[in-house]
Amino acid sequence: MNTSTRPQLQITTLAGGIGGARFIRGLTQSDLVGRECDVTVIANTGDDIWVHGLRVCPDLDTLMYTLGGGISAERGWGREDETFTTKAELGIYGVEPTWFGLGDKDIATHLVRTTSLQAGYTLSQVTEALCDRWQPGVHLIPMSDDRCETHVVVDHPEKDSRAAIHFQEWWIKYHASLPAHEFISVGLDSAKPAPGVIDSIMNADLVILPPSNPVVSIGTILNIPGVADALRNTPAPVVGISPIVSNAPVRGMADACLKAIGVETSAAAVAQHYGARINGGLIDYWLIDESDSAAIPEIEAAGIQCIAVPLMMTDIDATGDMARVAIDFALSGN
Ligand code: FO1
Repeated sequence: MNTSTRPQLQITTLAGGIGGARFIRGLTQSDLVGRECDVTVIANTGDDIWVHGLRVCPDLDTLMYTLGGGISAERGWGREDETFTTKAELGIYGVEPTWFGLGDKDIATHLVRTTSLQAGYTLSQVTEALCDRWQPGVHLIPMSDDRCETHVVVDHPEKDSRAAIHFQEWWIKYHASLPAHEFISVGLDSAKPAPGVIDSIMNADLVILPPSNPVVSIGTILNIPGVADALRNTPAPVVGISPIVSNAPVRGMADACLKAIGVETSAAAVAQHYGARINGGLIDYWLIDESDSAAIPEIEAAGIQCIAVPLMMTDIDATGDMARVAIDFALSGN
């Protein structure tokens, strides 16, 4: 219940890992946003992977740790003050994947999740239970309770043919250096939105697409049946923040992903990839970095209202400033 006098703003965001988590931390933990916001985060679970018998959910955990105060500031994923003793022991046994960085503290999260899933709880229920400890300050929900893993079709370096490898292997072992011919969501044909996903979009005062990877994070969430249509039809304004600044991703390897789907790595191209809601697309407003301000006319010609502001998330308050500008821009336009 909203006991304060300030208006409560119901905000829903679709988020991936590190970039999305950092934006939402600014949105919820900076005093620059100046409003009582109730935030629902729909997290990408396409990165999820079985490792050594444990179910690992990288984007859910990155969001939970970042918002709950446990994230490794240096890595942007996994825990602060982490050790990798178990990983080293597994390596001595020659057990693969040796390329996956499984931290000892992080393993506790995967053990709780895996045993709970095996006991019959849904991923949504498990995530809620894990968040009881971490108190992320948002409603953190998976895009789906069903398995829907991103696999990448590449020219396999160890085989003389094309093969699909798990996204994590492509991302971590190969640093996204193998040209991706296609991204496949394994399980998508039977995946349903998790409880609350569609309602949180349709009942929001504002929907924000943070600077997450538009292909393998936000794009994967949009592939879940009903999600893209909910964005097209929600009465709430939809505002996105460009993950591309000066034709390069702020972090990560979104350029390799955009190339795979034939989209130029630019703030304007990503905006047009999402498309204007007045033309049947997904966004009404788009924030780009000041260095890309020359792209405003092109973006507005596509039916998307656009402003250029500082987009480097250098600290929580700078990110909070970005969030406040995004909120003001999207709400004032109504
Ligand atoms: N990213 C890496 O670059 N190297 C790793 O070894 C690694 C391990 C890892 C373990 C748990 C986890 O939650 C995330 C982890 N990540 C690692 C990050 C992860 O690959 C990415 O955050 C997402 O999947 C892409 O955004």
